[in-house]
Amino acid sequence: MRFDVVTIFPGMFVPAFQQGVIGRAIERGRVELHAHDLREHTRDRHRQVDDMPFGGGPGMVMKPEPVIEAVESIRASNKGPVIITEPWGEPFHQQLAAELAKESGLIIVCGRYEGIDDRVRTALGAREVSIGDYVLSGGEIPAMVIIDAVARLVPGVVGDPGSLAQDSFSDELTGWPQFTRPAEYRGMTVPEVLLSGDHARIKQWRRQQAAQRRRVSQTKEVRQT
Ligand code: JAH
Repeated sequence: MRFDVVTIFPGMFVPAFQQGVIGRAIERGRVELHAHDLREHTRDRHRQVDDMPFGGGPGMVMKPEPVIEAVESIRASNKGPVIITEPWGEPFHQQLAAELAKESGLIIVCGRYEGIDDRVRTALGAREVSIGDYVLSGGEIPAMVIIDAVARLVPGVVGDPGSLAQDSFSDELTGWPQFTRPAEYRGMTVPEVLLSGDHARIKQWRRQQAAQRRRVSQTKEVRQT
């Protein structure tokens, strides 16, 4: 699967994907990642990618021409959907990752400043995606999150397909407390059931623990003041 990213900071993507499972998948050619410098698609002397917002207001807006021309230059080699990472986009989740992993590629545009001229979204038919309700300084880290979550679903990227939280994510088959050796550390012991060798009991215990953990975590929510 091929990922093309349009960004003013292509260098951010280099170290991020030199490591780990995705780094190895890139080395082995199962995943291709191309980070394109938006400024290469400017024509003015100052290589300007932003300008003042029509209607006034604080900050700057990303100019449409460099982004649209960058994506057009990528199009020949990547036929996948265009995604813009924005705080107000549709929520990113495992199901969307699985859907996107079926594509031959993805083109991700990373926003900066107060936003991107909205004609980019219309002209490119882009899908706006959010990884959570908070404001970052740009769309690069969300783009990395999306690439990581999608790339690991590409066949052959994750060695043991049993580790893929795909079908197991929404039901309670995942997220139980894990332990490894030593069986006792600073007086803290491993639950006896895990040492019992009774696989039926272990399975039942894990299921119950995962459900309880999920309930506890998910009832911690922001209170409106
Ligand atoms: C911030 C452009 N969903 C997280 C997210 C995504 C994008 C941005 N912030 C948060 C962002 C500034 C400029 C995009």
